[in-house]
Amino acid sequence: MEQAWWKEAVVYQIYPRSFMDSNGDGIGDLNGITSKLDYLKELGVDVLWLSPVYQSPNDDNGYDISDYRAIMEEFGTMEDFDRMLRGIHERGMKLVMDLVVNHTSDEHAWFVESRSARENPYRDYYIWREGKDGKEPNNWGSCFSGSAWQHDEATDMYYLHLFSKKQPDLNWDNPKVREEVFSMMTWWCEKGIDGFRMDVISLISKEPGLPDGEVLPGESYAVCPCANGPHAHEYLQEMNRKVLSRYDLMTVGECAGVTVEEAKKYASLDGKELNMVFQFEHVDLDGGKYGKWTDRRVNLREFKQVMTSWQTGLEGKAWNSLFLGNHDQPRSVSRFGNDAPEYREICAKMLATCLHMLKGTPYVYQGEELGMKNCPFSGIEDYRDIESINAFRTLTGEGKIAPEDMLRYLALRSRDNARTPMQWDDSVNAGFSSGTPWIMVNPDYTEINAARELADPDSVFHYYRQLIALRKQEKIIVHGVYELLEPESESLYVYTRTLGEEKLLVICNFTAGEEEYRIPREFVSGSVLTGNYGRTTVEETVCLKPYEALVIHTGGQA
Ligand code: TEU
Ligand code: CA
Repeated sequence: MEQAWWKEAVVYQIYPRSFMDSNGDGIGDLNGITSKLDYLKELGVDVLWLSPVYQSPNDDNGYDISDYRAIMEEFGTMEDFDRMLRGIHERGMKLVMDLVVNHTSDEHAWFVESRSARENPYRDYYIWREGKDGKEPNNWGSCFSGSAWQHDEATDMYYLHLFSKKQPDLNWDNPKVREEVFSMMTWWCEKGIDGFRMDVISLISKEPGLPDGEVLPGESYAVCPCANGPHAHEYLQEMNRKVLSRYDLMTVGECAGVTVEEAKKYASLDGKELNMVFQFEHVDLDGGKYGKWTDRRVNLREFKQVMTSWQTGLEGKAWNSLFLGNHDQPRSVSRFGNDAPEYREICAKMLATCLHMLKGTPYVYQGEELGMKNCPFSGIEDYRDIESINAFRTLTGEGKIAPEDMLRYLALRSRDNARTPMQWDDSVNAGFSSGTPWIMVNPDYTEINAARELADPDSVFHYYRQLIALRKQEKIIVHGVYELLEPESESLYVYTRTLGEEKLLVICNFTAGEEEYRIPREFVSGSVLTGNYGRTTVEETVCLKPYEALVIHTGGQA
């Protein structure tokens, strides 16, 4: 059991555009974040991860960076950043920055040079190819609809963009690109930041020759076969030698397409690459023919299987990140639970318990600690997200999905569900902004808001606070070994954690019905560590209430 601060930590993700607007322009900003640091301190989180705050034309809300060493004007200045960082450190918290280096903005100086001429010294910073028979160089599709290739008039060649056409992919096989990225990272480390969340870092090494991929039935383009490419680990080890190992950092790789076997390399405990990865298997379970655009629900047995394969697969070898939501996912209580008024709070607490008692570093996405839910968007004009808007146009335009169905899928799945403003209080615009917010505020803010929850000891907020505090007291929550019980149950997620003589039993009822469960004998004499119904005694058979979560501790001294 190797200790490390990033294993013990709880991370809170901030989406700066939607967190707190300090100057009334309708856009969240750095001074807004600084003004809410005491709130975050009270919640008890250790690390703040900020989605990108760098200069950007905002085609993809900051994930398209035009200058890595400047702050986005809408978010403030470098002085504001320095003040925020000091404020975070003064409160004993740490700051993790988003590192988006699979691609830049097409407005980045490197790309402006690169596209200007075939002989430009920056040409090879990006991935340029000749067309094939007057068409794209291969059949890869962009994650944001359409081809992954954009024809460029100036030189009559195509450049690769796995995301929007304003996000050209960097050519990591060029050593100069790697040196540029490493020196930029060093610059931020010297400023005193505490880590990086690395955007789609699993995609940086493209298959040599850029071969066609498999086109799934019903699709027009292939899913790019770019994940975990041939040099991905080599490049990350180089980054580790040249930058990461020289500082005391927390690093998490966002690894689309990662498998347990690959994760053991990315996040190996020998510290040669990253500390941990985000995997996506559990949030891809409710996908369908058109990817995320369906109304399918996650099946609990499959969910348990996936979580278990990561828990047991990485045990003793690598480290998990634990999340149910982020800025790319719908609200977790709506998606994995039940956001009906009578269940929303109890269910948000159950999901939190289920996640935070697993082995790995838990991530709380802004508003999750309030049990914020999906937003009742009505028409396509309510959406701001490029992925949602492009998918709507393409899938309805090609007649694959009827507009009314697509709107229903968007309401369930759009990334914008997680991007509506943080709900601070019941004043106008939820206290987020005195101006007109860049995206609609969820109208439920009069009921669901931080001020109200801070004042209510039974709130979702205080439940999270208590869960986070428990992690500081009980080593077993950080280090205990996981084991799944009742794999076949369609309603209960039951697992144990074991550390020496100590054991935890975690029981979560994922249904709105009552469920009987016979407590395994060794836990019958145990004590309740926490739960969302205030239960204090352990019986041989418990009748679990709707969405009940119960954690029982036995052995050692609790
Ligand atoms: O997301 C990468 C990613 O894997 C996407 O496919 C993601 O799953 C997508 O949003 C599906 O809905 C990262 C960022 O988190 C995302 O916000 C960016 O748009 C993307 O990279 C490009 O930088
Ligand atoms: Ca602002």
